[in-house]
Amino acid sequence: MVDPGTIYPSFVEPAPEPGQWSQERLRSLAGELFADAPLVVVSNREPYVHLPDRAKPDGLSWRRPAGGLVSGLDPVLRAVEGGLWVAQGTGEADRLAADAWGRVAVPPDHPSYTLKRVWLHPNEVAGYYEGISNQGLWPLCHVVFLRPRFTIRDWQQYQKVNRRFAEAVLEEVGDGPAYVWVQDYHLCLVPKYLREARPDLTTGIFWHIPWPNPEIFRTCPFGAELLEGLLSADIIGFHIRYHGANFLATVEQTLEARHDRERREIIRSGHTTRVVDIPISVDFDEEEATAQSSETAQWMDEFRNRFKLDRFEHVLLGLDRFDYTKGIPERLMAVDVLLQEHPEYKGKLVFLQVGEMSRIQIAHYQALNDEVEKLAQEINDRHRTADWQPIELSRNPVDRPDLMALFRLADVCVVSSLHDGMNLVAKEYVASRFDEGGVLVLSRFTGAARELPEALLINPYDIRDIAQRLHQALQMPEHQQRDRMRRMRSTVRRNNIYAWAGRFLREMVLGGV
Ligand code: ADQ
Repeated sequence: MVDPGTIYPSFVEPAPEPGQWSQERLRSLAGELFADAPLVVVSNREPYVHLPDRAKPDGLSWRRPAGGLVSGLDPVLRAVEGGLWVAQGTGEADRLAADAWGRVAVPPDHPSYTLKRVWLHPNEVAGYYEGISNQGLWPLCHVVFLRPRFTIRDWQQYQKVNRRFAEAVLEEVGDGPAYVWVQDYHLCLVPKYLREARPDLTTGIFWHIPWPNPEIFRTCPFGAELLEGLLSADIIGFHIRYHGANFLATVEQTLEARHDRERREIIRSGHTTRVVDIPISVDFDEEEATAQSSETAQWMDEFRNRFKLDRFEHVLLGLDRFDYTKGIPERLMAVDVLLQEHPEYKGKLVFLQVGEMSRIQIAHYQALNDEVEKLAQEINDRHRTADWQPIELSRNPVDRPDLMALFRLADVCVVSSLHDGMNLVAKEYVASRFDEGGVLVLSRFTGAARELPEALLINPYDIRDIAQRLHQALQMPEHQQRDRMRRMRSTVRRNNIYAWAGRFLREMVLGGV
């Protein structure tokens, strides 16, 4: 283990890159790229959800659902004039807010693009979303030793729903040209259906989660069809090169196709698909501005009172969508080991685990919920004193200012995913720390770890390793914290969400020119 007192080489801020990506630069690029043909984004999740609200004159309120994809793409479409986003309508008042074609102008407070909602029957959701997507592809690709479940019935719904999404796009674009950017593992077949109907459309897909190696992927009974769907796109994006390399190896072992290694292209039935790696990020400036806002300061006071934080020397935070890939039990076990090995922390630290439940209809998610509650209780019982317990679980939904407040209060933020395509929480924590304080403890098995080597990297399966890094984080001298945080902030500031979108869109439209 590294001695906590080790001097970390001091950091010199690099000169700002002249061409740094910003919302303005993306907007101007988009103006050029989409002057003659619109940009259409297609994803399962919608960027805005409407809810009934009797207190409002129109009877409606709205919110932005949690999730990396939405956090990433909404600023992109806001930066592009006249864009369209096709997604599943899931809010209680979504139909009320939309017109007869499912269209609604968003963001609801400052409309700048159109959201077209696709309405799905509960059976379709069960087969397509809960079935193939989240009980099949999600565990298949994350390789967390949970057996994926694939059934023919779910597969039929998956095909049907993918066709519905493709039809929604075709309905909106008419006969004209368009650039269609499909998102993620829920919609692998959309490029194929689009290509069958309109081979002239340009289509890209971004794969937000890891891609497994061919030995794992070959267990999927619908693997060849999924690959054929994806290879109908002109370009496929992954966060890191390793996922793209796994994809290319999978194609080689599954289908008859020519692989141009130099260009990272697959040529199949006369159609070429290029594979690129472009890491997603956050809107650094916006996250930082939110972190500096008075609303965030108010929330910090609220959390200080709610969790009586002033009593503690150390505040540790875990914040996630509640998911078995995020390594939540592992980090709680590490807190347990830390307190056993360093009882001097008793009464002095608190670990806040914040996370809304998600995918609650799926049994594994309910089991995770029960496991985390039981574990937190056991650990608290083992270490509690008359007026202290180490772990606080919070299930309340959090919005952006409260989320930033939590980050700002956290001396240590723990991201212990067992496997993660990127992980935006890590980058958001970095963006929020304009004071250059705080330590990020980060799983090696996240895409983010490739860009943030200054974090304390952990193997999340090794509880002792996490506990040691927590101790290192808690003991880290302030100057070293600053050096590390400054480097990470410089990386995330430069590789921001606009860089991700700009680079992908340029690759999609201009072919990497
Ligand atoms: P996710 O698995 O959802 O995303 P992540 O990248 O961490 O994971 O994004 C989570 C987002 O939801 C963050 O913006 C975070 O702030 C927000 N969030 C998390 N918990 C929350 C809570 N309790 N309340 C409110 N907001 C919360 C998938 C892939 C990732 C990839 C992203 C983007 O699994 O690997 O980084 O897509 O490509």
